[in-house]
Amino acid sequence: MKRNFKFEFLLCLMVLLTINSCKTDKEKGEVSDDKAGPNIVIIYADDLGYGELGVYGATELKTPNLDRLANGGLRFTNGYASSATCTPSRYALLTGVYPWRNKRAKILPGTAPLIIDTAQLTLPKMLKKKGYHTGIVGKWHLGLGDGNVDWNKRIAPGPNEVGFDYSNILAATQDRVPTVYIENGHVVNLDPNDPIEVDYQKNFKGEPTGLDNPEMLKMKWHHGHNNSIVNGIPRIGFMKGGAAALWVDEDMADYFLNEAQQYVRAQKEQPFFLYYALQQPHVPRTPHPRFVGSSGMGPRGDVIVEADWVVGELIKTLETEGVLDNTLIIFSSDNGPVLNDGYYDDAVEKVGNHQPKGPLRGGKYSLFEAGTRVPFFTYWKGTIKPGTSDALVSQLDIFSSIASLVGSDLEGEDSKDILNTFLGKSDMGRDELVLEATSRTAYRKGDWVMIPPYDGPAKNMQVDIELGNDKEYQLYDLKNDIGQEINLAHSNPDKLEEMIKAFEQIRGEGYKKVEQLELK
Ligand code: NG6
Ligand code: CA
Repeated sequence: MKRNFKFEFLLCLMVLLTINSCKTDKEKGEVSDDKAGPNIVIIYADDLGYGELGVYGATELKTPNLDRLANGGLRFTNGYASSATCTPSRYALLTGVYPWRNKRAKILPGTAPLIIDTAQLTLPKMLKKKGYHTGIVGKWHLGLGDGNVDWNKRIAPGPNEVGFDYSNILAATQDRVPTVYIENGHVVNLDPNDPIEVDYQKNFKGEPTGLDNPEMLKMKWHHGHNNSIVNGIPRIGFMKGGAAALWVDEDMADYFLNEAQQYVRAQKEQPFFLYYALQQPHVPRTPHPRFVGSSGMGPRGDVIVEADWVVGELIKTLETEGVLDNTLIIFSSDNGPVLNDGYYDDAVEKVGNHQPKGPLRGGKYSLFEAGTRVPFFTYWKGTIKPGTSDALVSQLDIFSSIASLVGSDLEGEDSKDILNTFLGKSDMGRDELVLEATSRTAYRKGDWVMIPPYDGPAKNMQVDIELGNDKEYQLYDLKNDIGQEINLAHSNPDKLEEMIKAFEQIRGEGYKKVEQLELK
């Protein structure tokens, strides 16, 4: 038989080219398939307390979807947010840096500039380097622009400039203007003939406010929250224009869920990182009509039921898209609970026997445990064995632990690689942690917590929360006194001394210079 040399040559060439192209891809490290980690989804609630889920002991409120997820994963009993308020916690989550290192990491107005340096290493940047597609859907609250934003042009820098390939966010909080969604830096549905203006100092001429026009309100303000009125709800800050772009508060849960689902569907072919930042149960609590009355606790309970539902729906999407087995899910909350955070919404009146903070003392804004100890669990179907862990873990540690998971040697400055703890392969958490609440800091080591003396009120009467301020040092043994009822500072001076020394080694003298304004 006559050999077809031309054909054989071409075949050889093709085989060689194929082998070679595979090789070069790997060598370049562009296709990290041998290292590629799972998809990563962080679901982050806003102001959800330690005792709020069934799996954390709630009996009056039903959270079946979150309970199922937590029961199928690893639930932490000593999991902490990095601060007792939102901005600093979110800063730490994305950077792996303690928020007290950044003076600007405080509750921000809607007009605040971006507080993450665009040159700074972030969790999404680290993941991008490993071939991940990165997206954020939901609450941002880390500032936008450089201090003088024109809301009618592309708004930058923002999430897309600090590592997110895709962003669809609310700028600050649901109670702060601008009350619009921003997708990749552009206000969604903005009509150029109806430009948006935002100001936190003074109102725009002729625009109604919560203070002057109570007749226009469908939700009444209790403290603060008496500036511009949007959808009958008085907000913090003044805003004008953008009528077509204004969000509908009751649709927000569906809107962000839909965006998160679309993101999963669009990115499922490659490793992706989704930061799904829920707006519930932060004020104003505006459940979709489907959920009104669902908890029997008024709007605050209803939006927790709604949040539980959206999480269930997202899990279903991960399942139907065939990626649930290959997705690490981390659920937590940015800070502890508050009932009355500035609106009359029956949160206090209808709470009944529900204990948002569980057995802990304090709440949002507080240096006591309920400020920062929050629901915290990891879930990875088929990989994480269901269970409970008492290890001390912080949201700060998510950065370096995920880096380790995806084979990156990058680290967050204060972030510990405790990947094995998050995956349930080790009981060892971190041994110490600096706690933060409205610019004040305290220190946990082992089972002990030391709160240094701070001026300022013991309690914020408006929100009815003990803040942790005292003229004396406070020392608590959490193992025997989780409710922080017995101050052991006098009876255990040696322990106190040891704690102060260790704390000051990390904090220096800086912790004494607390800005009065932040002392809630
Ligand atoms: C406070 C608001 C509160 C809430 C909080 C931020 C007043 C009186 N209170 O200043 O309602 O918006 O800021 O919450 O305005 S956080 O969860 O985003 O940190
Ligand atoms: Ca919050």
